Amino acid sequence: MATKFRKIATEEAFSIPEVAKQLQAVARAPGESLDLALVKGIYDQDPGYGVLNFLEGLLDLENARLRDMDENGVDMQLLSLTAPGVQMFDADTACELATRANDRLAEVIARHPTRFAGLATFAPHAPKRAAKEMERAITQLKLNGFIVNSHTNGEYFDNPKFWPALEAAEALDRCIYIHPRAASDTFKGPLQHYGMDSAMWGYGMEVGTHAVRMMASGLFDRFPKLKICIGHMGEAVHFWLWRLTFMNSRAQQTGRAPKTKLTMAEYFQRNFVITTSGVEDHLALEYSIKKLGVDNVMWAIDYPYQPSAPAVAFMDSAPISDEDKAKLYHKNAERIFHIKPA
Ligand code: 1WB
Ligand code: MN
Repeated sequence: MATKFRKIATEEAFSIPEVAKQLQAVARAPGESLDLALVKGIYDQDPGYGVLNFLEGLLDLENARLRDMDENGVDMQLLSLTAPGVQMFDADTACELATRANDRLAEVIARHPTRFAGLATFAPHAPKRAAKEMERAITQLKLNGFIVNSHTNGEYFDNPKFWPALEAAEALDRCIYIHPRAASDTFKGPLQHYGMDSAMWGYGMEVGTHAVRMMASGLFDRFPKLKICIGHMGEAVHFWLWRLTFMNSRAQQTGRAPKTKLTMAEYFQRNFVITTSGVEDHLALEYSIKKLGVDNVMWAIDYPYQPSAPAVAFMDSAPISDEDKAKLYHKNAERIFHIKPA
């Protein structure tokens, strides 16, 4: 008989009615950004986006979601406010909604402490208030880490304006999960057709670019203990470590990039962990484990955007030892997100 593992899914999306309502208002305002297309599709049921209806699944926490978890043997979902989080709102609205979403998250976890854990959201564009909310989320609400949806107004974490939030995460010893949002408008030209703006390709470009900017800027010399998690099998960044290291060193030699203490490969292996969300490919998994170490890869579904059954089947059938499977399914998540072992 197959071994039974505790299953903690680590990139699981939810929303709350207050955020959904404000995103509907965002969707109805004029504008042409790639994010707007995504938000229109989900929150304003833009028929141009297609037939998928994710909103119901995002807003439900205790009914269909728990049933889906039960049916698929998923013990726990690590919940995070879905993309674009609060990052499309003005700073005041963003702070207010982040507080509300974190409160709601803590309430649902309190009702189901064995079924849910959660990542706190914050407003990167109000960095000092973000740092305060991050502290409250960990010390008072007992949440497990942080979620951010890549860029904020086209700017990335290498920009010092965001550093109070990074300082807070490092001081609190909690990981920041960088989830994608649609690619920033700078990428818009070639990404606006064929559905390439979001999950198919834009997400990976967006978060991959974010991660590379952080490493190339020398940010991790300033925040050596900062832990960043990226989903979708590391957005493939670790596939490029050899070339990133080689070319970054060349950019340093020619004065186009600042000198750094470590190489790109060393930063990625020290400061990043990844999850398998939305990539059910055993060869990619095997490469990830070999390249990053089995302690740095976690299982995720990406509920409700991805169906749970195939995500479970993917991990159950992975050609790896039971010891490694236990790490991917729950032990790494327990360590990295401070989740109490069962
Ligand atoms: C999709 C996937 C849409 C994700 C999303 O909107 C998010 C999609 C916020 O598959 O269309 C996701 O988190 O992977
Ligand atoms: Mn996701």
